[in-house]
Amino acid sequence: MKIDKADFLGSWERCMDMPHAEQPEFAFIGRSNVGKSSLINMLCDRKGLAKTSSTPGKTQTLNLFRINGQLQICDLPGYGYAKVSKKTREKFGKMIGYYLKDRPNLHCLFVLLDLRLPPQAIDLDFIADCGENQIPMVLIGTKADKLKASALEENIRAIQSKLQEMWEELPPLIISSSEDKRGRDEVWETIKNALAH
Ligand SMILES: Nc1nc2c(ncn2[C@@H]2O[C@H](COP(=O)(O)OP(=O)(O)OP(=O)(O)O)[C@@H](O)[C@H]2O)c(=O)[nH]1
Ligand SMILES: [Mg+2]
Repeated sequence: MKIDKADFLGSWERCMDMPHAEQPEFAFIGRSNVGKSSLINMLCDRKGLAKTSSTPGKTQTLNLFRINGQLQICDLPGYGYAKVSKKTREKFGKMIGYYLKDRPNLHCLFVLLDLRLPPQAIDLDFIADCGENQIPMVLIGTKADKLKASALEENIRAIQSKLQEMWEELPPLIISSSEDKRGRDEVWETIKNALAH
């Protein structure tokens, strides 16, 4: 996908304050530091479009981007970051919850998983919740560049086998790296397919 235009539309703390959009929206979620903002920049070929940081907890609002005047991307805060206060965690939880429930133009939620880690309970719980609420979902494994091929294979299998415990049909899993751009075509292909339906 060639990105002719990528505009930052703004940041909101509440879904209800976000502008209503005709364009389909695609959101990126996952634990703090998993690489959501980096992935958005990689997909859009723009280094500083979404703000990234090596310290977890960087994205604290719902951030919207319009791509090629055709679709929107939402960068969400991370869930489950232990180092922020309980109150802040709850605030992020609500922000995300309302967004997922009340955003009519949300076409697909990309749930990011850090491929360096074994399957995490918090991710599996979040994925199960989304499944129960019938949110269209595609999984993206991140930071694949950090693993050797054998370790990568092993962890993909571990993730799939955990998912199999709760799903008969597994949601798609795209392997990605914001460093070497792995997975870029697959994510855009998923978006294009969702737009066609
Ligand atoms: N090696 C490698 N590092 C990555 C990759 N993606 C992200 N990172 C690094 O991981 C850290 C976190 O990246 P972010 O994109 O800010 O993560 P986030 O999920 O948006 O984090 P929050 O906004 O805090 O929830 C940064 O130091 C990135 O450079 C990747 O694919 N490969
Ligand atoms: Mg972020």
